[in-house]
Amino acid sequence: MKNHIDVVGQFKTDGQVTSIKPFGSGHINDSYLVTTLPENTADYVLQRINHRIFKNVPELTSNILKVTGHLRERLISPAGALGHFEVIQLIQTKAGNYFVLDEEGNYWRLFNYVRNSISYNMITDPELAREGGKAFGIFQYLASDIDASSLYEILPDFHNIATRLHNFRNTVLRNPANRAMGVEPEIDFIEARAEDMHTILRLGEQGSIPLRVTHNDTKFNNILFNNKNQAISVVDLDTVMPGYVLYDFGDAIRTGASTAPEDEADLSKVNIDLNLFEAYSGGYLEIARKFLNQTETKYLAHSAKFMTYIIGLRFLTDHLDGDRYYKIAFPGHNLQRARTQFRLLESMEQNFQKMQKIISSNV
Ligand code: GN1
Ligand code: MG
Repeated sequence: MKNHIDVVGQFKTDGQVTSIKPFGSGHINDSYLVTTLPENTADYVLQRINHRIFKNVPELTSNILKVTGHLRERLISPAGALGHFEVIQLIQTKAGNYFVLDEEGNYWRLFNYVRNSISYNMITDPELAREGGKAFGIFQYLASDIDASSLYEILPDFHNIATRLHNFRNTVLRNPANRAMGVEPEIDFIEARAEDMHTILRLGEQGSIPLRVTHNDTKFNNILFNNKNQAISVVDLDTVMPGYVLYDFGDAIRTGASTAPEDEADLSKVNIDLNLFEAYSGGYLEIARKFLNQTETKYLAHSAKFMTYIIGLRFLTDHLDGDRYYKIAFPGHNLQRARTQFRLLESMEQNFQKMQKIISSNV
């Protein structure tokens, strides 16, 4: 990892680097944990930014600096119950920038590593779900007074279902990897629900739900916990930009209230866990009921179905496109991920009334 050591050497760090190891399970950027000695110096997370997806790294960096700076300021002000919440920080380079561009055209950045933090790809403990719900509630609350128009829209139309369906249908027609033949049931599954899945987009267009500053990638493993199972931070801030809170709620349920990992092959293991759903909703609403409007609350349960649908749609599209967007660990991985999402969505459909009841009793 000599190249990595050189890169880290360009940042203002403390201590002596002792190891740099692959870290986390993101599908987009490459992340490494950088440890240092002596014991009491900070550790870091080094990331190579996926420049094919995040095309404008200066704008991306500017958004992250603005949001983290704002959140940190609000945390210092008397914020009461948010005592143990931390905001991650971009580390400056010795030249005064916040990323490094190497000779091969790769962009690198460095964050502080939140000491002793843990993240979970999947959970079974409702207390973790409740804490997770609070964490994203707090994030949205702290970000709520950022002027949304002051942020760059880093990935335009990121959760826009009309755009995603358009791309999907185009990819089916183009059939670039010759895989459309094998996935007719999945294509039918998508089309059967396409109309209903425009609900959030329409609510936005009608002005019934406001654009706010949201996280937009609220996978449960983007929440950091301490060893007392308290949520202490949220990470992966690349997609923080104007959005609907429903997207954040739904994606956290998709990943934090499922009985199986995102790519579970045995579909009989994939279900919505209503206890986790209730706990996450309770934690989230404890914070968010202060600022959500009635329509936002009314569609929370729907948003879980929506995000499961749109992420499944994106996995399937990438499968048909020859796996160009998401990292895969084996051939067919994206198709497997899509099938897991569709099974989870079916389970949510079967439990939808219960989910709605849970939300209304927590408001
Ligand atoms: C990607 O970076 P990561 O792995 O947390 C993706 C999300 C998807 C997720 C599915 C920028 O998130 O939108 O929900 O994979 N991020 C981007 O696991 O596309
Ligand atoms: Mg991400």
